[in-house]
Amino acid sequence: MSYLVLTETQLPPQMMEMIGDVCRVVVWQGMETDPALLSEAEGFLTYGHPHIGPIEMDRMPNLRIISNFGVGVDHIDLHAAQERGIPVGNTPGFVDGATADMTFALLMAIGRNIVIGDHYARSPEFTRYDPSILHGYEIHGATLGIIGMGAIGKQVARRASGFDMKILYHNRKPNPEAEAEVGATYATLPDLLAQADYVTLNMPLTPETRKMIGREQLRQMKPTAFLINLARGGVVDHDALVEALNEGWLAGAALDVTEPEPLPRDHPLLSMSNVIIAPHLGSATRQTRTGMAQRTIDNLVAGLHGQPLLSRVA
Ligand code: 8YV
Repeated sequence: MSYLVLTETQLPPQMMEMIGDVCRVVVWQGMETDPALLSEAEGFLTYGHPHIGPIEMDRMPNLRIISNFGVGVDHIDLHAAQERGIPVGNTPGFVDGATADMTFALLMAIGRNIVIGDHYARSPEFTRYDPSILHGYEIHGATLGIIGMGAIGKQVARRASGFDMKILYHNRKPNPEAEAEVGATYATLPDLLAQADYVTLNMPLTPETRKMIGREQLRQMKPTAFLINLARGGVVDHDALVEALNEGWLAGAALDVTEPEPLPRDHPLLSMSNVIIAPHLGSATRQTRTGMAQRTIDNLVAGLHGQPLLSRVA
C-alpha cells in the first residue's frame, strides 16, 4: 500500500532511502499546495519548522499522522491535532547529547572569544602575538545556571561537572531526581540570573516560556555573565537583548536559535561583536541526524499503518 506524505522541503537522500516505497513524498508549498494533494495526504513529515495549525489540518481531511523530525513541537498546534484525532510523533532522546554538546561548545566559544579570535587570527591585523588581548572568562569553577532541567539540561549539567562548575537550575518545578543525579541546586529565576556566570536556555518553547528572558530578567544578570540559547528564539525578547548588550547588562550572548530564524540580515544582533550566532546546529551531527531520521520515519510509518507511534507527543 502506498500513502501520500507531505514534507515542506525535499528530504535528504538518506531519508528517502529509509522511506523506500512505503509512501509517495510530495513537497508542501504551504497553502499554495495543490488542493487535490492536500485532500489526499495521509501523513505530514515536518522536516524544519513549518507551522501546522487547525487551518492547515482542515485542508488535509485524510491526515492521520504528523511525524516531526526533532523534539520541539512548538510549530505544531498539538491541541488542534488532538481534537482531530491526529497523532503527533517526535524524536525525544535522540537530540539530547548533541544539543548538550553544542550548548557547551557555544558556552566555551563565547566565554573564551573563540569566534572573534578566529576572525582576528585570519585578519591582516594579526601581525604580532600580544598576551594582553582577548582575555575571556574562565569556565572551570564558574557558576552555571541551566534554565530547563529536562533531558538536555541534565546532559548539560553532566558536562559542567567535568569542568568543576557550580550548577544551579531553574525549572517549572524542582527536579529532585536530577539534583541527585547531576549535583545541581534549584534556584528561583531571579536568584539563578543574579548568580550565574553562564546562563543556558534548554527549555521547550511553550506559552509559559515565550519571552521568559526579557528586560527584567536580563537586568538581573551579572555584567560579566553570558547567555547561551539552545532552546528556541521565542524564549528571549530579542529587542530587550539588543538593549541589554548595548547597555552592558551582560557580557555577551551565544544563540543557536533566533526568532525569526534566520534574523533579518540587518538585525542589530548580527553586527555585535559580543554575540555568536549559529544557524540552529544544536542537534546537527551525522550520528544524531541519522537517529532522528530513523525515528521520524518509524513514527510516520506506524501512524500510516494505524499502529502506536514509537514516541508520541500528542
Ligand atoms: C532539530 C531541534 O534540528 O529537536 C529539536 O527540537 O530544535 C533541532 O535539534 C530541528 O527540530 C530539526 O528541524
